[in-house]
Amino acid sequence: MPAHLLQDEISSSYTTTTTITEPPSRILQNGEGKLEKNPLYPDDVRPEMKDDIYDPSYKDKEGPRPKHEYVWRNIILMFLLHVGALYGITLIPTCKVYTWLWGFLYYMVSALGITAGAHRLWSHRSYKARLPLRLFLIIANTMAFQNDAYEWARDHRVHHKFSETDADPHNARRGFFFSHVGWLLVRKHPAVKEKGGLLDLSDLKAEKLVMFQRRHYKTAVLVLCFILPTLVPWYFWGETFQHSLYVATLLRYTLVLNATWLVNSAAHLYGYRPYDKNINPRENILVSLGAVGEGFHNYHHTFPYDYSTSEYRWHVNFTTFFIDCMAALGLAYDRKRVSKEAILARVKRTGDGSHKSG
Ligand code: ST9
Ligand code: ZN
Ligand code: ZN
Repeated sequence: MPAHLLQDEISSSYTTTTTITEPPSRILQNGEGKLEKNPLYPDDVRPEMKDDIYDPSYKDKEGPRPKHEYVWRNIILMFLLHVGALYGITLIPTCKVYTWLWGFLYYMVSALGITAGAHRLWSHRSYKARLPLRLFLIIANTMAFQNDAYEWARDHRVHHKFSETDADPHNARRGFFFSHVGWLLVRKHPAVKEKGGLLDLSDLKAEKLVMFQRRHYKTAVLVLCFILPTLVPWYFWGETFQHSLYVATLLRYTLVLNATWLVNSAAHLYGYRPYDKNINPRENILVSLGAVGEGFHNYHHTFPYDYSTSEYRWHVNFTTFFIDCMAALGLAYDRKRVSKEAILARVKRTGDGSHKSG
């Protein structure tokens, strides 16, 4: 399709249905095998945000990687947290039903703080949210304690842009353990800071709520991730302090962490690649189940601007259901979707043949 037609289709669909005709990559290989700027890449898809688009021109430097610099404080705390969570599992049968329900509710809300908040809104700007929803999301995000939304989005944009290179904080080429949790236990590779330092984060810096969370993060996490979820069952329905702490707090927090980390580890290793066989991220439905809709990772890395992070909407995707409910209430808007034609064209061009259309 000629460039001007593609542009027209994007502009008109953008104002009416917000369906995006695929802008594949800002950089492409030309006929002589050289990398050059893709003339079809529309600069108006998300004017406020482009730094999550894969940049294949960046390559790892030759030579050995610097040695791991262990961060013992993190290693010890993560170990203790997981021991606490294992003990929490043994307490599940003796918990009050309300405590299970409370733990489950806390899991779901804090998960949304990551998926609908840090990920789809703040990292990718794949939809817009009005203040009440952003307030809910920043609180939910703090309940999840996965670093403040600014830091999360900074690491995540650099993960997309320089995927599976040294500049990717959880580079899956360094193995399952490193991409799962190991990356949080060692100092970052210098390339992460170097390339991450060049990202445009002006949208995040300009958002007062995000900066407010960053300023008060430690205290807020202490209250929302640890103290509140422990005190509520103990105070309101007479749960023992021990059950509250180990099940509703430590086990719940550990489960949300691991469900998230599986997207970085398992969904970069196991599953089909119907949209792009040239990248490692994969479609993994089991990961999607735990990560409330975030396991369709081959699609997501191919089209990071799609608010559903999947070709489908509510299929094993509680987060999309939640955002759609918010849209029905007028709290979410401008949800960006990739058109079916663009998806099918991409499937044909770069898919591994596992797409149901094939
Ligand atoms: C956690 C995060 O678990 C999990 C994120 C997962 C992401 C998943 C994505 C998958 C898709 C979405 C799916 C969602 C599914 C959800 C399902 C829910 C059920 N760019 O970091 P520092 C610079 S957190 C640019 O300390 P070190 C910067 O100047 C768990 N610059 O580096 C920075 O200073 P400042 C709880 C960067 O010293 C300075 O370097 N938290 C970048 O190497 C120092 O940064 C923890 O366990 C960048 N990307 O330390 C804490 N990065 O910030 C873990 C850094 O002031 N973290 N700079 O601007 C740490 O302790 C440390 O970060 C470290 C590295 C030890 C890992
Ligand atoms: Zn993403
Ligand atoms: Zn990924």
